[in-house]
Amino acid sequence: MGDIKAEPFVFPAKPEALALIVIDMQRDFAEPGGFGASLGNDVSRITKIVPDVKRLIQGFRDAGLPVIHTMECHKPDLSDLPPAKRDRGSPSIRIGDEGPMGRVLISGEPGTAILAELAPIDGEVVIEKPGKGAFYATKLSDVLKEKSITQLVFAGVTTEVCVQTTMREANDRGYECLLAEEATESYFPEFKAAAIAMIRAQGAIVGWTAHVDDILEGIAPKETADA
Ligand code: C5J
Repeated sequence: MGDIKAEPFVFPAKPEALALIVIDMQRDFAEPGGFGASLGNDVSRITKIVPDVKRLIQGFRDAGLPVIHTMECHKPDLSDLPPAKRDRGSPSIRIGDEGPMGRVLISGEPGTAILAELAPIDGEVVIEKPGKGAFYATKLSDVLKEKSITQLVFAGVTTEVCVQTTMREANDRGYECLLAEEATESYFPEFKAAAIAMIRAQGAIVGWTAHVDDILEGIAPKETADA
């Protein structure tokens, strides 16, 4: 492992310090009947990236690198759901309401689960987060410090909301951040394009962006020549 081809310039990957964070690949954002659909969004845009997210996760597992998953969700008593969040927008079902996949975005409900194809395996950390950013009101900082992680590759949804918010939180905390372009998506193509552009502008002001193939090539275990 070494440099990963990226924009605006190569990402200097350090094998001992790199982890993948997969943001909110949950049924509630990807399936009809879920929260994303209730807001009027075309959720098929999200399911289209599943194969790319899956091969990125597999590449990290094959390289022996940590994979961390996040889930946007709230406690059943809604004590971590500010009214300002619950009342926002005009969804047909609100967070905490009973929907076709159980209570919307509530911990432990069927719709809150990560898509089966991308499910965490034993030993992988899953962070339940009540906010857009994965550092807010979670143990993510402690988990990363414990594993001596300083570089984060990002995948998941949605690019301009929870992914970008978490990248900005990470950037402010001193992490080097790289967004996997084909493994992230928005309900709005123009927002995804704008988020990618603003992240890597001004010399990677928030972070780098790269294609999944280039990330996989960069993290692949290299054959070492016999002495
Ligand atoms: C949203 C997310 N869009 N995971 N959540 O509310 O981006």
